[in-house]
Amino acid sequence: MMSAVLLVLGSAAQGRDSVPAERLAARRWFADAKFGLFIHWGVYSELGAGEWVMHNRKIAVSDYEWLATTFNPTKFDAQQWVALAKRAGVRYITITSRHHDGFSMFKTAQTSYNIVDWTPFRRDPLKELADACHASGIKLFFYYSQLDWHHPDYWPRGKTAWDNGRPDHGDWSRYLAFMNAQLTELLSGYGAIGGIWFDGMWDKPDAPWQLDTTYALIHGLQPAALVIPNHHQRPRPGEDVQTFEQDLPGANSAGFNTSYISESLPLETSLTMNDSWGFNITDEGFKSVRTLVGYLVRAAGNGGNLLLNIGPRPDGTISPEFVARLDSLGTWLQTFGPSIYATRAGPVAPRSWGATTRRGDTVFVHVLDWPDPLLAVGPLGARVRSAYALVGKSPVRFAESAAGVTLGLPAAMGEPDRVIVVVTGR
Ligand code: JFZ
Repeated sequence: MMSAVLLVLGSAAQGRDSVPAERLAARRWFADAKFGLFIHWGVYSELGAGEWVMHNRKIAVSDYEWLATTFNPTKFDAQQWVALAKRAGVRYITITSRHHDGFSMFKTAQTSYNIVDWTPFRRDPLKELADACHASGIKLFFYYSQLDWHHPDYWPRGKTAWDNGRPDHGDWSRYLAFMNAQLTELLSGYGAIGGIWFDGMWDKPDAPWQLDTTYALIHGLQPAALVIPNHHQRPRPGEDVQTFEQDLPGANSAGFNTSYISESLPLETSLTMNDSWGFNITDEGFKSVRTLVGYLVRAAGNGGNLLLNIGPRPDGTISPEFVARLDSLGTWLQTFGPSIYATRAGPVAPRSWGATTRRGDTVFVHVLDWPDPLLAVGPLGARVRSAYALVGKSPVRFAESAAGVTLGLPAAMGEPDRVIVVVTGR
């Protein structure tokens, strides 16, 4: 009797959020990956004013269509991009397959408004990138905009609409069919894909998006593909990662994120390296390497990944400011990677002085900003066996009390992060 009740309860719980093993494994892979490269690249890159330029300058569909006929990134080299990603130490790339401008950066049978059929370039950069990624063990995710400033069937329009020359009617179900057909192409023609990073449903949050159908389509085509929605809401069924835009998980300094943090899903923070996603020729607000290391560490200390963005130029090259910072992060990770990759949030929540990560019994104390020789951290939840500096392995003095652990820090030498390895145990 008792076991029958348990059986029923067990299967009910499974029915509610049953996630197949390969997707659970993919979520674990994602949580281990910790560092990804975001790439915003499209027709908008030509104008050097960010990916919202069509909207910001109120460009008519017909004028933007002409602009698209000139897109010809002859210097694009997928292998160079992936080599840069490798050097940077990222484990995955998330690239715009179609942004709000509605232009498809891949070969699609659903519209001729795509890079192969509409431009002199005639190549499919996403296919080239997928091949290069597969050859070097980097996972590829596709950013896909649900919002569309070009498609006539994106109707009724959402809050970012302006009068850009489209007819004042359209067929929403045809638009959904179009999206699902494109997603089918992206999940069929590019080998194993990490997943789809959705963005733009915030334009019409209450529209009948039929997300369940779309998510089921994705998971049916590739059972290990993850659905990552940038909708700034609580995760829904069928979604695999909670992503935060320009914010550490739960921080919501950007004002449009949610402060709710999922306890079961992997987390991600997307971040611009300067102040733009798409190529912006006058944006010189590049973050320092120290700041970027701080974001990577604080994301990991929150149990999340950092998805760090670059906006390549319209000719396919990547500006030296991006390259230099990615190379520096890669060099940093060669030493400090063990305190980042495959870790989870540590026992002490992020603090103004830094953050903690953990792998098994090992806790990594990341000291980003602390001027004094002694640092008192809260309880680690276990006794300390030993403590040493990650660099040089020199022992670190420690004292335990009910209030926590006090560490004697190695002298600061101007490095962005002093990492103390604390081995715990009974
Ligand atoms: C979105 C995109 O609009 C943007 O172009 C970029 O791709 C970024 C990663 O994602 O950014 C948003 C999304 C929603 C809001 C603001 C920016 N919002 O609801 O205020």
